[in-house]
Amino acid sequence: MSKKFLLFLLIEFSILAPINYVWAFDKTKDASCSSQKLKNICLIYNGSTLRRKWNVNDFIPYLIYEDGEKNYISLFDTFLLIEYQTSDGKFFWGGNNDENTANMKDWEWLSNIWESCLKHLNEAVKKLHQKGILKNAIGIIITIPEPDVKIQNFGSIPEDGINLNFNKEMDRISAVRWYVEKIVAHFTSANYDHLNLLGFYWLGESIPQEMEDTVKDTAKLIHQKNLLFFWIPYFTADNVWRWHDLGFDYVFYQPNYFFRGEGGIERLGLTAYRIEKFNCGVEIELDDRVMTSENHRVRFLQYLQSAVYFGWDKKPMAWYQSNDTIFKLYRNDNEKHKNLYRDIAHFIRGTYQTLSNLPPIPEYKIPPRAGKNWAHRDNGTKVIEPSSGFCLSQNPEWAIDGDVDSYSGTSGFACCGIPGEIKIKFANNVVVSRVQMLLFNLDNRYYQYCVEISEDDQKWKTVVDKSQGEHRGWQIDTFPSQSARYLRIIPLFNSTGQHLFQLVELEVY
Ligand SMILES: [Ca+2]
Repeated sequence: MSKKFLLFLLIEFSILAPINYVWAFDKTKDASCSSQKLKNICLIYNGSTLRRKWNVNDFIPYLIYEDGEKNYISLFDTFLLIEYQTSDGKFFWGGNNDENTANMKDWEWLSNIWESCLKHLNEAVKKLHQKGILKNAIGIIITIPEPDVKIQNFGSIPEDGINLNFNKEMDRISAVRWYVEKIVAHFTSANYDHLNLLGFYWLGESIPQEMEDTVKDTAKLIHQKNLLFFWIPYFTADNVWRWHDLGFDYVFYQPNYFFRGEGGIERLGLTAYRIEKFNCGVEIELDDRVMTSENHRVRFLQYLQSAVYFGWDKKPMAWYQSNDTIFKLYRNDNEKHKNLYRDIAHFIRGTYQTLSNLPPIPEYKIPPRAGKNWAHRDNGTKVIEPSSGFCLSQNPEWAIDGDVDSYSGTSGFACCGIPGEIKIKFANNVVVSRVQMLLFNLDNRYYQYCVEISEDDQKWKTVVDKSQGEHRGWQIDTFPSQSARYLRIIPLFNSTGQHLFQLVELEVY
């Protein structure tokens, strides 16, 4: 067991200390321990008319797998109840305008929508408890809508009659507090014998700067109630690396590879690298296309393969299944689809055998660094604002800060237009012979560019010519040693069609 993994466990235990949980290290262990497990969380979409109306028996195949000979495997130990829209198309996260963003009336609807689902799940668990097939209570996580800063006329909380304006942090947290307290009160009065409210889930899958305080205050509110705070950011989301500072207890990172094969198979290696760096868990993703598209079926199996290979399954995991794909696999007459349900069961138990005909998952590695990196800002190097083109970076120094991990689709990289340039000035004349850089790599894009050096900012010499070909992620180029005071990158092409060049880190040796 690596030191990093031990550290992860220690952190998790310290967070979980107030509540009596058991970490499911030993996956061969059945569900017979008396305390709550938190290992496999299934997302259950519930609410709008688009969703399944979950009844008691629908939940049985999520709780228990039966192999046809009365041998049982306990499946999901925790359910995250989630909804992001109303039946009339208003969004609880990511609305574009006042009209399609949820208001108080919608939040109230959402706060009540979980009840029938919880009742049926509680009954399903009770049935299995009575039969002695399942022994544990089931954990529940409830979604908190994002109080969208665009909404100035949210409506008023029933008890106080004052209209809330989500431009104000105070009003955002008031709405969240009302919602959380209503859910907690419901759990107290409903007295679900077989369910434990574990905590709340933050629906916004990326956390912009203006929402940070609200998220932190929500975390405090939840922790005061001795509950846990969960988040499942998308692959290019902002602030994933800061999840602990934001107050979350558990984060599951979305690879987003299943849906369109985004990033190629390399995406899974990069996911593995990032979840280790960010010290978080992963989300497994599947939808109904596992039954209609071979590419999707293979990609889902590659998630399981990656989980076994990289050890994602040693930590708690979240399972996205669109509406009810796992139920459809269970009910399917087609052996191929039914086998996927069996695979999920064996995966959860820890007895899944990865298919031998899948290609190996390429690992993502940071290239070795040797010698003094002259480009690093700590060595006195400065980024010069471009003389031509335009620079859109929030912070151009992100390219020379030595950080090759903390970046998203919108932050953590320097950026210039095409045409344009990113230019640095070393503290003194230095002798350089190698440039290595990390081009933005959170999608499939490739770039073409050249690197030039100069002693006087007047006469420039090209040392790297990548004006042809497809250049993605890390680039390492060497050339005969020579003196330079300035170095510039001239971007020529971005395969996404954006006239932008995004540079996560530049190293010069
Ligand atoms: Ca950087």
